[in-house]
Amino acid sequence: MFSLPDLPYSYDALDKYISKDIMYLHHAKHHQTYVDKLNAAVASAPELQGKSLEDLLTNLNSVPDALRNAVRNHGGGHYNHSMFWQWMSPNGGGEPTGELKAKIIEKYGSFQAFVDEFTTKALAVFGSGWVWLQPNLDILTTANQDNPLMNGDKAPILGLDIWEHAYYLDYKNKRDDYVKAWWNVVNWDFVDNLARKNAT
Ligand code: MN3
Repeated sequence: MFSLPDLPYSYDALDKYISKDIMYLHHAKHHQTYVDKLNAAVASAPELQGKSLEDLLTNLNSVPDALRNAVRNHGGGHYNHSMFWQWMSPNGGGEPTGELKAKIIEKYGSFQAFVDEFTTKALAVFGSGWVWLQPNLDILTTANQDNPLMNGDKAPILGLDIWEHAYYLDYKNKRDDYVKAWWNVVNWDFVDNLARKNAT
């Protein structure tokens, strides 16, 4: 059985940029629903039980046809949000340090140019989806709760939820204001660690 991870900070910890109301609804309601529906899907298929979330998402073809969409949407939702909470921190913002920063500058010319490209891709996604930074520093986007693991790519080192439920209460239809604010809470220490871990 999968379970909802605790937030690594309080619901109001990011309040300057993302309100307590959004964080509560997003974690306790939306994420909980993905967990519940993933568990319901897995419970109905003995062959899926005991598999890790990453295993399920990287091998969606081995999930029975009738359950594939449920595992894709709710398993993706569970994975993406479990990471998303860790990609933010009340002590976040600023820039990465060390090797990651050097590699970003090498690839994009400057840290700001990277931020601009990631932001442009976030604003270009039609409807609901996610923006990802990959270990090779490519920026990918996916629709709905899909993620790079489902496409045979490596686990992302950073991701941004651009579903309206992530920002509408605070920013209404202004996705650009939300994305601009979100950079102030990015947990670069965690991203740095993932970049080192996923580099091999
Ligand atoms: Mn979400």
